[in-house]
Amino acid sequence: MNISNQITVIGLGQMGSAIARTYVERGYHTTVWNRTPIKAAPLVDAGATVVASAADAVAASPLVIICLLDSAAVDEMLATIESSVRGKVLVNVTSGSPRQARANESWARKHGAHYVDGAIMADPSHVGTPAAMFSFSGDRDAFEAHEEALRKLGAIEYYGEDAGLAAVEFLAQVAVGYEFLIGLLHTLNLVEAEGVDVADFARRVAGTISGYAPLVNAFGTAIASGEYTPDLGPLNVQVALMDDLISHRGSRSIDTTRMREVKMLMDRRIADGYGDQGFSSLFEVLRVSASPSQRASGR
Ligand code: FVH
Repeated sequence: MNISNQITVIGLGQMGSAIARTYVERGYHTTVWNRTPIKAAPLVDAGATVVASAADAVAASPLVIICLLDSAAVDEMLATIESSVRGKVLVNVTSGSPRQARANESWARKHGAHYVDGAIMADPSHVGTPAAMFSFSGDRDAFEAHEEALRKLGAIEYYGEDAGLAAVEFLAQVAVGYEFLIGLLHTLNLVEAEGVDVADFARRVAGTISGYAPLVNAFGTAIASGEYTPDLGPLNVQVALMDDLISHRGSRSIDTTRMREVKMLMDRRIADGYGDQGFSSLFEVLRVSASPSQRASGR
């Protein structure tokens, strides 16, 4: 595989521009292409080379980083580069699904290219620093061949040959964030409705949040082993508080759906005979049965 300091960046939105700028500043010969050409101007001023088409951009470097809005944009762009991708390494850091990543990997293989999928957890201003986290998966040889260049982007992690794994990690991490944050917003609503200073309460939560880290690890261990200790107390005891939590929210006109769901799951687990186990054991009652068409579509 040809390793050099030549890199192509396709897509010069906020993130793609930050990636291209990082390489220009690190001394890489950086070729760029963007659908709307004017966005290349600041990078050209900084030392990048702009070309007229995505196919020309791919032809310019052994390593091609793709950073577009979404998978539809990637599909559209890939259709224009079929003739120039043979032998190239495509690293696609556009956010997308595991299914899309695997489809891109098949497309690349069919056209003689190597595919690495990527996902970014970072603000564009953090690219090029350890605060920017990049997940990668896919062609291991291609990843390792270009690892040094990819490390210039920030903290990187490789999750394995299955091209979908970087997207799995990204979507799962984002989901954990949303699940936590929507629960926090419900609670801040309740606290405010009770006349408590929301900012003070949020500060107290921020102070205690690191205490959940050992619990997260304990959950992982319990689920992997199937041995559920009474973490947070036995469900038989925890469930006694649920009606208070639900009615408290209801009394202040805060939505109770989520808390009622927690109680319903506890009730189900207890009814199955596991009331002596802890909160982590709710893992066992979370799978809903999907229809064959839902399974086929991945939804
Ligand atoms: N920006 C961020 O904070 C987040 C951080 C986490 C990860 N995301 C993902 O990064 C991908 C790119 O995001 P972005 O911030 O660069 O997005 P935009 O600034 O909106 O730029 C979008 C670029 O995509 C080009 N584009 C859109 N559609 C097409 C198309 N059909 N064909 C070719 N290019 C297309 C667009 O071109 P133009 O509008 O300038 O012509 C921009 O270059 C994204 O997956 C985030 O989820 C960023």
